[in-house]
Amino acid sequence: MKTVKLQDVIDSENHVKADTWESRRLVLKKDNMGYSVHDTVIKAGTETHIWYQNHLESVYCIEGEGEVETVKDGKVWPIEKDTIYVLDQNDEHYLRAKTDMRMVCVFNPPITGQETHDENGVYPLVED
Ligand code: 9YT
Repeated sequence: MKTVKLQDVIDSENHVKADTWESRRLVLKKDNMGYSVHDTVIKAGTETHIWYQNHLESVYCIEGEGEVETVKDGKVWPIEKDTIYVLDQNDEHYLRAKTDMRMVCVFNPPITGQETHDENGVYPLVED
């Protein structure tokens, strides 16, 4: 087994910074777990368009508050501390943060570490 400390990921190559979020990637494809685990901060007052067409993602909010809007039906899902949202349909959505939101994100398949959203809110599927 092993442990990974957030403090060792901060400002490493696995700390990816985008305009509306920063993600500290703790467990990645190279760890061969079949999923990746990220500690992500969504910045207060931002909206992010996301559509993971190649990945399933669960997102557990451990700090802060905001909402998710699913594009297909316009439904708004309030998100606060101790809420997990589960994108089981590769759901296209908008993620809006009222305050800074700290999220524990699990991706299947795992991401490699360097991905950031393309113009459609998608991560590419990285094959071996
Ligand atoms: C909640 C979400 O998907 N935020 C975008 C960043 C993502 N969690 C990542 O790449 O770590």
